[in-house]
Order: sequence, then C-alpha cells, then structure tokens
Amino acid sequence: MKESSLPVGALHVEFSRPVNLEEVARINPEVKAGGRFAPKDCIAVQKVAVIIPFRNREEHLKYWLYYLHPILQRQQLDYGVYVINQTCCGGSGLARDQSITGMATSVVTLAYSNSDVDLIPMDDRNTYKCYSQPRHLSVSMDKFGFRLPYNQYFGGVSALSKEQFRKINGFPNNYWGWGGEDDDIYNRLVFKGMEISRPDAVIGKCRMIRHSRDRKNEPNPERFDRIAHTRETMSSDGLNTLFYKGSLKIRKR
Ligand code: UDH
Ligand code: NGS
Repeated sequence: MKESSLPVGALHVEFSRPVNLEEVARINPEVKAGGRFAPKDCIAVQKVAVIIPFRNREEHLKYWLYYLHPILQRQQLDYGVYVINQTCCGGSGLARDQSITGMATSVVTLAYSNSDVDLIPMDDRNTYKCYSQPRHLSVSMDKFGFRLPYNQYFGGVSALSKEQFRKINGFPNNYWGWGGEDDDIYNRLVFKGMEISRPDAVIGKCRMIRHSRDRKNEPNPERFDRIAHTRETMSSDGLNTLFYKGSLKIRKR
C-alpha cells in the first residue's frame, strides 16, 4: 500500500525551549482524549498502540508528546499513545511495559510501537508502524554517533505486529533494573526465525534527551546470564506468565 505523502523528511529537533501540555493540546486539535487520532480522509494502514514506559520523566514526556503527535498524524496512523506509569519501585527497576502491550494485542490493535520516552525521531519518514518483519526504528541515535552501537541492538524504539509479538511469547518479565531486556527480545525474534527490519541511517536518525542515570535503575548484574539463556526461558517467561488486574483508564490530555 502507498505510504502517506504527508511526511516532510528531516526535522529540526532540539530541547532548549521548554514546552508544556497546553501548547501540545493547542497545536494538535485533532488529537482526542487519551492521545488518540485517526485520519479523516482515509482509512489508516494500521491501528497502532504507541507504548511508553514511564517513571519520573515529566520533562521528557512533554517533549515526546510535543514532537511525536504532529509526526504520527502526518504519518496518517490510527494511533493511541499509552504512557505506562510505574508508580512503585521497592528497589527494582522499571518493569517492561508488557501488561499494556498484552492488553493491546488482545484487543483491537494491529501493531504496536514501543518507545523510550527520551527518543525523538529526526525524520518523519520513519513510520511508527509494524512491517512484515519486526521493526527497529532508532537505528541512528545521536548519542551513538548516528550509527548502531552493535548489530543486534534492538533498544530505543521498535514496532511489532500482534502476530510477531505473540510468536515470541511477548517480552520477558524477569529483567529488573537497567539493561539486557532489549537483547532478550532480539534473541527471541531471531530464535523464532525472524529478521530485523530497519530504516536507513538517514531516515533512522533520532535525538536522545540527555539525562543522568535514573535512581533505582542500577545496572542489573544478572542481565548477561539472562540473555545467555533466552532460548530456554522464552517459552516459560512472557505473555503466558503475565497476570494483570484492572482496566485501562483513559485520561484526558
Ligand atoms: N524509564 C523511565 N524512568 C526510569 C527509567 C526508565 O521513564 O526511571 C523509561 C523511559 O522511557 C526510558 C526507558 O524506560 O527512556 C529506558 O530506560 P533506560 O534506563 O534503559 O534507558 P535510557 O536511555 O538511560 O533512558 C540509559 C542510561 C543513561 C545513563 C547516562 C549516563 N550519562
Ligand atoms: C547494552 C545493553 C542494552 C542497552 C544498550 C545501550 O550493553 O540493554 O547497551 O544502552 N545490554 C546489556 O547490558 C546486556 S544505552 O547506551 O542506551 O544506555 O540497550
């Protein structure tokens, strides 16, 4: 199917001027409560849930919403933004945003994009949708000198279809603290015979909002051992071992 002709290409992205949510609402009148949008003049290629793991990064989230809403609308996606706020900690790191992804994949969504809150694309041709193979979108980050840090890197921003997500039994639930869960996801995809699809290094350019290491998100010393055993653990740790209670609360912007 033909891609939307609305994207403009390279974008100017910077973080010197503070932005606020009123401004985000004002410049995005078509975005509805809950961060939802669907194009009026066409049927979107995909229905996408954009999922952001979040804890204590309000300033980053404002920039993310400020830059991404206009981009996602130009990409003519039928999308919803889901900010998954981890409120508790108890010494552990940020849990992967699996429960919401699980819910989204069991309901109506056809694809989901998973984005770090501090990553902003510098080219709106980098479409936040799924492809026939799992998509890695943040391939050319400023902090890595606009190249992949290593070939197997799947962190930052990625997009999977419902089928791709189910095939790998979702994400691992047993990574706490910093590091390794994205490598585990990469392993899962490869072990299930999939290849990573990526934009080129120009379209895949993105900026990270610089910040210091988060409190209570120390590097996980067990991560190397965990990623060495993905093949054995993936069928017994993931979507099928996920339990969640409650319903989805849609907040007005
Ligand atoms: N996240 C939060 N809050 C946290 C931790 C993580 O919202 O306290 C979310 C956020 O969306 C973040 C993502 O989880 O972008 C991934 O977190 P990460 O810690 O794996 O990656 P990030 O790029 O930081 O944010 C990497 C460590 C930076 C060290 C910099 C030293 N100069
Ligand atoms: C690898 C981590 C990944 C992480 C990547 C980039 O070393 O989880 O660095 O990190 N893998 C392990 O630790 C096993 S970053 O520079 O963005 O903080 O995503």
